[in-house]
Amino acid sequence: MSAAVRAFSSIKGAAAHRASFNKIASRAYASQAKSLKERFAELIPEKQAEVKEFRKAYGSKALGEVTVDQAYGGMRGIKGLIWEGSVLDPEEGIRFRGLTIPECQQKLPKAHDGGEPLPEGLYWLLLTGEVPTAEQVKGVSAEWAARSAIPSFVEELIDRCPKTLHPMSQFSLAINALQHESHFAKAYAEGIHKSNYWDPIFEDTMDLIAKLPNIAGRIYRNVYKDGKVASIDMDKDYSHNLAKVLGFSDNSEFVDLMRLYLTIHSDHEGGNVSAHTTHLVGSALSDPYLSFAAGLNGLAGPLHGLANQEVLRWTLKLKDTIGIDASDEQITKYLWDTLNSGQVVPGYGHAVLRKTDPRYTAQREFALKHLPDDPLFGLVSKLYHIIPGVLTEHGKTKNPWPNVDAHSGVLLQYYGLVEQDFYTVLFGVSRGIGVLAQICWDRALGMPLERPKSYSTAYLKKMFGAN
Ligand code: CMX
Repeated sequence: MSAAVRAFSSIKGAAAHRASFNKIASRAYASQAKSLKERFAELIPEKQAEVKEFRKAYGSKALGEVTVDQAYGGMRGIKGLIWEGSVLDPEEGIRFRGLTIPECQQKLPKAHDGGEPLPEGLYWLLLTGEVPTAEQVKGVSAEWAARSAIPSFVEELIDRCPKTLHPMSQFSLAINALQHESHFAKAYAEGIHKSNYWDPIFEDTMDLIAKLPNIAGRIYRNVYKDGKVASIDMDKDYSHNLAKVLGFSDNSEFVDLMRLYLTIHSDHEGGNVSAHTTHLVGSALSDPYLSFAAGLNGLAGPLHGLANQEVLRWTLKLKDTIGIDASDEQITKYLWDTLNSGQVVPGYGHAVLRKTDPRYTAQREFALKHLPDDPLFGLVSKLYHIIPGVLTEHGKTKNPWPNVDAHSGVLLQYYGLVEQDFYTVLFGVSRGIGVLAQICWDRALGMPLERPKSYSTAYLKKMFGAN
């Protein structure tokens, strides 16, 4: 029995009535020296008791009604999911465990050589609701580095992919293959008791996050470079190592960009395609590898994560067509040409947000600090001042403001990572941090198989007496 399981068992009965930990992002607690697994194990019985008590008192309350339009309209606004790590406000944007992005930038531990938060700290925050100490974050960095190696058959699998296979397909393929390593799948086959699911799930998520840089790096180096992948540095943080396997760790600004990038792309509550898919597939007790690979296939869609590749491509095409110094009038005409040809303006609009995405703002601030004179950043800034007006006049989109994908490409290309097809892989590395934290809670809280009700049009027409 592991130390964490013992800790879990010994405190199981005692913690039923402690305060909610959901708003305790900065609370002090008497466990500074605990590992992430030990702290998570301690919190499970508290949270189980909290949810049980809440459901007993409020379980029959309605969250809203569902209209026919919502059923046909991609379920926009239907409240039917639980997601512990983050909540998205349409006006304000995302909060991770109650903290805004600027608050995360301020409160989460940073590397000694950087100004941006370490995503290891964000994982701790998403999983526990608590801001970790620098020492605890260092522990996570070391653990992820120690778990980072990928089996040789997965390396060979990636190496055998044709360079023409999209990097997201290679990414998903490799993660499906990594399922071979799943502790949860093995434990389930051996008959693990459901109250202990959380333990192998936690192990799987830590392994999987840890291995993502090596997978991403191998894909990048194979497709675009010489196929040689640098080794993970056991003493460095996750973002440094990601930059290293890609071949960019000599540039400390790029390493810091990775810290920001991995932090802000991680989690965006539960209803977006990649998060919801991971959660849904996990509800069938598919292990974290299978669940996350499914989520990545959704992230690879152009209306979701792939938009970040599409944005840079669209922007570069605009530049090549009308020039980097194009006038406002020329840009406006170009925008109307895009819209009139039945295409979306990538990077703008959002299913929930109704203001500029704070993830866009965080990247814009990074650009203002590090690359204020980059001509392409100048063009992206100009577009920010023109696109919302055109989309408003166009009159279709409910949100004319930029989302996260409108800014990431210009930063990556500035540092030499110019291969747009690869951008969604980076998004995927980050997304793992958010959705895998939730998978841990899904299994710890015994979330059941997800199975909403569907109807046919014929059935609905009959239901309402329509002709
Ligand atoms: N350009 C042109 N038209 C747009 C638009 C845009 N950027 N955003 C929305 N619209 C259109 C929609 O296509 C829809 O048109 P139809 O009625 O003809 O189908 C109409 O406006 C209403 O859409 P909406 O309710 O405002 O937005 P949705 O919730 O349906 O879709 C999103 C949201 C993100 C898919 C959409 O805004 C879009 O396609 N944006 C461009 C792609 C993009 O940037 N995606 C990344 C989102 C962030 C992420 O997940 O990574």
